[in-house]
Amino acid sequence: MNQHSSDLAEIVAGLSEPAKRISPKFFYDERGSQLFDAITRLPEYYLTETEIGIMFENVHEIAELVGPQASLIEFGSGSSLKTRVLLQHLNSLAAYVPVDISEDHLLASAKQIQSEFPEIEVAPVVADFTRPFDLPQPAIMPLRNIVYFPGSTIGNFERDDAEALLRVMRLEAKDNGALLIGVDLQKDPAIIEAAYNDSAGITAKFNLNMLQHLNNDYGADFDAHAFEHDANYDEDEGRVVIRLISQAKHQVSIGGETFALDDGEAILTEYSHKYTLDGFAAMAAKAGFRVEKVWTDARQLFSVQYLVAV
Ligand code: AVJ
Repeated sequence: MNQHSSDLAEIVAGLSEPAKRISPKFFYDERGSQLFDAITRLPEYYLTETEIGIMFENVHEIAELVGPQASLIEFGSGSSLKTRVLLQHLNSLAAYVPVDISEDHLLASAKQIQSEFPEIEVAPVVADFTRPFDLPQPAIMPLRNIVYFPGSTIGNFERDDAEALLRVMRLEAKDNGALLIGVDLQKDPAIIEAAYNDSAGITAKFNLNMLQHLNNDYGADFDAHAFEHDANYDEDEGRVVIRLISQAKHQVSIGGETFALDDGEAILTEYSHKYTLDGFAAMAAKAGFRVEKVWTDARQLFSVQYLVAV
């Protein structure tokens, strides 16, 4: 089964569940990626700016912990400013290995990074990083594998899946390796809710664009105007629940199947989990990591954490 047909099967399966859901990975067509970029620049969306600030402020200490001749393995295609800050400051890297399932996007961004850092061996790997994958053998033998997972992307995973993903990272880091990860923190719910309900309405556009993406690329017939964006912070679960709410009783077709939606019925499009420092450390411990260092901003909004394999 190719990527497109397994994606379609996944979408159909999610819409067939009693509580309809579509994976957040379907946010990111070209328009969705542009809208996400716009989100990262919103005044309410504190995550990106805060994480970049933490990286700039602490990159020398990070480089010291990582040591020389490491292999930096990024889970995700790595086109961000945060990656560039690391590549600039880590000491004589053995290799930079971005890992992503979307081949076109991965190879384009790897090529761009290679041109900016000609002295670093860039070795992209096309793989689904939620499952173990083989690492390339760089020309320079790495002294240590550092898995990099910025952006609080870990927040998209439900807690069991997040723990399973940490286990894969632990496997790829090997026994003397480490994980450098960006983790968004639990805080005043008003701050979190504002970040996912921005006054300019960009997050609503981003959420609704998923339906347009499914129409364009998977032959669905969603009427995006029949849905409204909804995002609430569930304090007990420590996560933002992002949904599209049907504004009328109607039906949609995709992949030869038809789905009935009630007036007010929700489609879950994303969870964004927020952690306490203790909660994240406990989960990481179960996956074989010990938290060595945590950097945060002055308001404790966001954390960048360095965990070592145990
Ligand atoms: C890319 C998963 C970190 O959870 O904040 C932003 C995605 N969704 N606004 C997040 C997102 C709505 C974002 N992550």
